[in-house]
Amino acid sequence: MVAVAAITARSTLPVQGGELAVSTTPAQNVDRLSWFNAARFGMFIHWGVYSVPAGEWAGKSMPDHGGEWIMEDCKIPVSEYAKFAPQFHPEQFNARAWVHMATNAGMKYIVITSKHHDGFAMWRSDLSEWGIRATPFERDPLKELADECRHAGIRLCFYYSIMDWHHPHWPERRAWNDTASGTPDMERYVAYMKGQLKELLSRYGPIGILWFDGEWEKPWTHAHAVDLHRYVRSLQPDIIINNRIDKVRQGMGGMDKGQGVGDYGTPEQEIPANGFGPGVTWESCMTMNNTWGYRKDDHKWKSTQTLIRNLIDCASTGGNYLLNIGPTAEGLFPDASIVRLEEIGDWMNQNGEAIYDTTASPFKQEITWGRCTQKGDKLFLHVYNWPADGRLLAPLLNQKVKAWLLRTPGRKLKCKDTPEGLVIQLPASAPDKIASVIVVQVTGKILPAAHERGDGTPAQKR
Ligand code: H79
Repeated sequence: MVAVAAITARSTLPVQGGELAVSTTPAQNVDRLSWFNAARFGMFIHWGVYSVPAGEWAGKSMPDHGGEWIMEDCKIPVSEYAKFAPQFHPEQFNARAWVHMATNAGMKYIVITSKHHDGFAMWRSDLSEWGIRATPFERDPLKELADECRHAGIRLCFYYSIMDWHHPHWPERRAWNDTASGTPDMERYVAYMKGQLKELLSRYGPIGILWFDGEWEKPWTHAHAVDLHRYVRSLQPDIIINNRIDKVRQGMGGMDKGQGVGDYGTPEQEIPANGFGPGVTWESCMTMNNTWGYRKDDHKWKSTQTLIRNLIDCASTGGNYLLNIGPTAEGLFPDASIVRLEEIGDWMNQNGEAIYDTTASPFKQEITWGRCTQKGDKLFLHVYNWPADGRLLAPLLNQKVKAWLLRTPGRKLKCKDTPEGLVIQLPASAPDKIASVIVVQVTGKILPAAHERGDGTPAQKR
């Protein structure tokens, strides 16, 4: 596998015009995606039998990866890897606690690995013994999560890997798959996938998203994608399907090249610098440390500041942030993740209004002090760098505005029109070290300053 660098700052990738995009024009698609676009923030959970080795195999520890990829990275014979199943006994798993941690952080959906590349089913599938059924854990984690999600009013979504290192009929069979024999048969593999997806989409109530992955290997084709897409929608017509169902993804940037059947783009471990304009739906998935599945020696945790600003960066460029947790084989979130979720929750409690249901910043040019999101006639200015002189310059000209700190709506801030733009007079110190939100309510149409319209200083590329 290719090195996946954890990008903690804004990516400097150039935006590739309108060429890389996921078409969402038909009204039906817009309706289907409306909850997702309003949600802006979700929790990814990578949980599977790989949390038993937790990054270490036969004294070997792989640099940076080797969490959920340990079978492939260490070329572990399937017969050996199978021995992790009896050791997977997450008695401390508490679906209510997990869901509570997600909702408390302000997350509106949870995407959990029902089956990762190792083929291990995290539910009691009738179609394979390779899964929870092979463990001493006599419960169904997906059922418990589905019940708690419904109870808490948050959407449950399933990740499902197309590539399967375990199944004898996935045609790119690994040399270390020592339990498979005979010739792989893709038709039988597809029938197996459909059977498993039918279980996932009929046992747990309405599912928000099917989050496919592992689509890049040769046996998977556009024709398979079209057929599977139709099948999935026949089971749950309103379900959202990510673009990785098809063969269109452009690298880790995650957007489509050409026309695919998926609903939205999936940048991985990076945040697009400028988004992709209105009508294009996307979600950046990122780890909290460097690994998706639990890895006991990965201590490279991002700061809460980075995580919150990543979320703001996504919202201000019109996308969602899907932040990962890798629970242990005991069924616990790592302490470092719990602390960060709580701190994100504190910020979201105060400032969620500036994230949910917002659209991208109307400004083309980079704002040096922070980011901007928009909802109707309101702009939310997320100030990362509080100006030392207390004067915040917003690129708006000659507009009738009212401005206030989000947390003190009763106290209006002084505003002044200048040739450079709108100057908002701020209190001496930042109310929030990570991002302080200022609301600017504009009467009439929002008109960015001249250089923003392209008839003054040319907009800077970033
Ligand atoms: O589940 C997590 C990872 O295990 C899985 N996706 C996230 C959500 C994943 N991580 N890294 N990879 C998959 C590496 C895949 C890299 C590549 Fe490619 C496959 C490089 C070339 C083929 C990505 C897909 C870039 C081009 C196609």
